[in-house]
Amino acid sequence: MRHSHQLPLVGVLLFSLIPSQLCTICEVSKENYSRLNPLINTMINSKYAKGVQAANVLLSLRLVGIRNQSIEQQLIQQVHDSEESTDLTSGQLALVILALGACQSSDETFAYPHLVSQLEKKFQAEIKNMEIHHGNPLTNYYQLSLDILALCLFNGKYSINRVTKLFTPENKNFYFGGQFSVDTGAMAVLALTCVKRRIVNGQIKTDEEHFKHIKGHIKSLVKKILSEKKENGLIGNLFSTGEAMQALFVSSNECLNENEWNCQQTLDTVLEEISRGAFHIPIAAAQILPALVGKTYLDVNKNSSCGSGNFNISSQEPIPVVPTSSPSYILVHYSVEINETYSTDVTVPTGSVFLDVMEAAQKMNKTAFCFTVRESSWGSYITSVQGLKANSNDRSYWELLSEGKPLSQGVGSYVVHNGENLEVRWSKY
Ligand code: CBY
Repeated sequence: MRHSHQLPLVGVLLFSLIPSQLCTICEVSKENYSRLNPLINTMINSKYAKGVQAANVLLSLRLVGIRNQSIEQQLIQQVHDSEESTDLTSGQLALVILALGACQSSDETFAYPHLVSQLEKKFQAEIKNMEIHHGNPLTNYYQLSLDILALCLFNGKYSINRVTKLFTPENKNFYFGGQFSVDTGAMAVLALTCVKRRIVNGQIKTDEEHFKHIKGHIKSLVKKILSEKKENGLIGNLFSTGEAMQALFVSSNECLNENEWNCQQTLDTVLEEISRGAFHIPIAAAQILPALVGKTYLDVNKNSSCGSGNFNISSQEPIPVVPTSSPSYILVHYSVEINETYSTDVTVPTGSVFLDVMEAAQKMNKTAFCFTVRESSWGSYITSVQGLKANSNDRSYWELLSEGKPLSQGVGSYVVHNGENLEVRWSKY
């Protein structure tokens, strides 16, 4: 009998030993909102090259509750301009839908049903391409996830059976060169969680088997995301952390304990990077901001969940970074690797970016170093070198490396250093 008295006591003791659980979303406190100003200024002041950037910015501003008439008008115009050009990819269209539909009052029906049916067709085209080209979509799984997310949030048609099959976590499209893509996994978790919630709410029907699979996929993707956590708290790298945080917020029904994820540490590292100006590209700022104030892309059609916008927007232009030292030159080693390696030494002004090096090399030797570039929402993207073109049907691309390691920035933003070994390599992802 004495035992039965002791049991509850032992239970209480054991419970108190379990590390405190994180069920609440960690977010920047209101007093610290000024630390987010560099992000907001970058988003508001940027001159958008493309509608997709505008869509990302509009979505992000609306989610955190910044509703400024003139900014919205300007952005909506840009989003509409891009919508007219029918060559939007599926994920770009999905983003346009998310942005235009975000945080509208709930009695308003979505004003762009034709965009949703266009997206259904573009999603079908992705699947068709996968059937013809060994499981390779027209774009990538990040965009397929955006597609499902937008279709799920705005009542589009999609087959649960298909979604279950497509988003098996072992699918090669979640990996680039054998490395799990945190950005892609996070977007898939958001999409799958939306689908799961609709099943739970009875808004869509499916059998127990599919439901179990969806829950299983979410769980295993979250595990993969958590295993990409770095010592400083970043998940994947700086630019995937915001979306990874969103994925962890929506999936932490079962509460993550501090051993699994120290959210505060992630937040502190990101804030530190903001103050160093790391998010100077509008899309980078737009993708990190919602998570920092506890918002996720699943909040877009719950008007009540969109932020209150307690921000002090100053329309001040970002302060340009003026180099302190007088202009000087640095020497870098540059090579193009296909099967053979073509190398050269290049002298460029201090503060030059990777693209400047490629241009200087091209001037010196057109045959070995000629290249083409296109503008993407993240800046310049190398499409061909020596006439050899990247192609998503065979997963080929031009990879950027420094000292043999892949870079986490594009050619237009990566600032090169004296004595550095830079490389563009013909690769498969
Ligand atoms: N967005 C997309 O469709 C892009 C999805 C994305 C997962 C994206 C990263 C994440 C995001 N948040 O947008 C992505 N990259 C993809 C899918 C790809 C592949 C594109 C081909 C395809 N079929 O769609 C591919 C080829 C594997 C790829 N990214 C290549 C590269 C390298 C580009 C080199 C070049 N040729 O110019 C590069 C520089 C990596 C390298 N070392 O070679 C690269 N990507 C980087 C660094 C990035 C990050 C950009 C960060 C930055 N500050 O510039 C990225 C955010 C992103 C854009 N890629 Co890709 C990932 C990260 O580091 N966290 C949807 C659309 C609607 O906007």
